[in-house]
Amino acid sequence: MAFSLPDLPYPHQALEPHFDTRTMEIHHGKHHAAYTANLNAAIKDTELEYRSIEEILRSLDMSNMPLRNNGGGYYNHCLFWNVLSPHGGGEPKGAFMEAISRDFGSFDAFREKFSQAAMGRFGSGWAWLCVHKGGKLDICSTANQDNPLMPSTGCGGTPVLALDVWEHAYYLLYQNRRADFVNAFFNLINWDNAEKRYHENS
Ligand code: MN3
Repeated sequence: MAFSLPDLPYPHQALEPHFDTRTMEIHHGKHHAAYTANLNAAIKDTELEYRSIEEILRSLDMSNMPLRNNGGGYYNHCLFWNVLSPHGGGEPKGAFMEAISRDFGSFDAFREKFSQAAMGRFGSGWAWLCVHKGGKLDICSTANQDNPLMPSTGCGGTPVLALDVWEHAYYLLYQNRRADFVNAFFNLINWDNAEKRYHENS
């Protein structure tokens, strides 16, 4: 079973003016498509063809660079598109908001810490909000296309929120201004989908 590139859950232009149309077209249609094709090439004719992407990543041999880079790239972008929405932004609600306040002090403190993780990643990588079994939330960052499901990345738990800080995610609109891109992300966060992931994985 080959993996397929999922459609975006909204039109390419829907995230304007925060994420521009051209970047979304290239990011989804070229970058994510390439990770998908290269993931399929990496698992072709192996037993991994019959595994879910989560199973592949959790049991990953980290020295298998084609699988690490492209399996990560496939999963990370699938998640990223789903925690964005043209109707996003604002703050989470209910038990999820209570967990954020409990583990970070307040929503503003969470936002500050998450932004620092995104800003502090030197070069390419991702910032994550993860949930551990039992509901504890954690913020971390990984390099390249690594993610918290993979062994020994320094991140753990299951991601509920993801931010791509590769330059390909923002350079056309924001050039070197990663901080502006991180702020724009907060106008797009689909808190309903993040909350769903929090409940499913805690
Ligand atoms: Mn990307």
